Amino acid sequence: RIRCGQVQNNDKDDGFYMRRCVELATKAVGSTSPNPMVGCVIVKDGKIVGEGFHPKAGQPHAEVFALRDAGELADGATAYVSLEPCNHYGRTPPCTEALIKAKVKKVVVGMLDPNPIVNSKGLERLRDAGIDVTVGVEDELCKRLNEAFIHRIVTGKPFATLRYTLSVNGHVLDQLGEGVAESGGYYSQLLQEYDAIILSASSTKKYSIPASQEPDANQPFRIITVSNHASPIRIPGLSEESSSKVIVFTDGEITVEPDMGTKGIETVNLHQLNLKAVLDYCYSHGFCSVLVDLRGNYGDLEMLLKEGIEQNLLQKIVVEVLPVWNGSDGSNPHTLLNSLGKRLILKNLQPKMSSQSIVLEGYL
Ligand code: AOF
Ligand code: ZN
Repeated sequence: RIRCGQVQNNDKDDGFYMRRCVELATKAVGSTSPNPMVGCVIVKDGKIVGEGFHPKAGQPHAEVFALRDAGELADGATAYVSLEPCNHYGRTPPCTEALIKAKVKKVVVGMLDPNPIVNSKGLERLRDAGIDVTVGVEDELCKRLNEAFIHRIVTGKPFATLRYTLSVNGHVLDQLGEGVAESGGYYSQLLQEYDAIILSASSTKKYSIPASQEPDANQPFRIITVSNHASPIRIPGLSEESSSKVIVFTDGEITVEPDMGTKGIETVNLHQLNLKAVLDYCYSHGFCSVLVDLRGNYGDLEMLLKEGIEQNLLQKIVVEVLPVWNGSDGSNPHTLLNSLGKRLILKNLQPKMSSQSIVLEGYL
């Protein structure tokens, strides 16, 4: 996870300005889907004269905000953009035309836009207009920023991440590490970052619906899976406002018992719970990213998880390891998918350590 405040390098080269673009882009974390997060910086005579980021689908793109901020100073300046400027009329007009009209001299781009409507055509348009174009500056960082958007546009499926907490004796735990659900903690940040979260009904019985504690966080859409359940099920901790962002998937007829003013929660009977149907739902709702959140008693998610691993529907795993050996103190000694014979090796590991826990992120 890339956060504001990480730009430290004082050598003001292309990389420096591109890292600033990424930093600006992350201001809209969790709010841009199905669009990417994009940041733009306008530089003239070694000074930043304009900055912008894309706040939300339907609103202007990063370049438009940065050019507005720079005003006349954009004339003869260099524009840095974390993603190739678009050259199409979507919800908004093409950024290439805005850059040309503002008379920028040079455009430095982080990565090509994987969106087939744009891919390379934005750069071609700029070059045809006589603008000097460089591409591939800090491209790894730019790709990581939009890994979910890229996955969605390339595969037609949302980017799915599996998350759980493990004891040192290898059990999936009910609990989370200390502080991780608080503002700034990794779990709170994941909830802010992901468009949707999939939970097992058996864990929602025990915990209230999780919510990000980041300031002004856009809360994820909550997907609750229920299998073999005696009706009705209860979903505690929902407010009237958040109940509009909840859906329940079941494998049979159930009724949802409203808690504290929640009503009309949508339920979908899939007859057999399956991850593909849930991910298709997410895709059609414009979500780029989905977090499969395992808490100790995740029985309702077991089948989805098996399918996710077998059908390669999961892209990333985030494991939190707690320095505890769980005993019999009400903790649930669930061993993760020991029936599944597949050997998986995580790639591009990113460990994060604190005195309370270790969080390991890796790609499948
Ligand atoms: C940019 N700068 O800040 C963003 C871009 O419907 P629209 O008009 O918002 O277009 C969405 C597409 O534009 C999106 O799928 C992606 O290819 C590109 N997003 N491009 O130059 C931006 N957000
Ligand atoms: Zn654009």
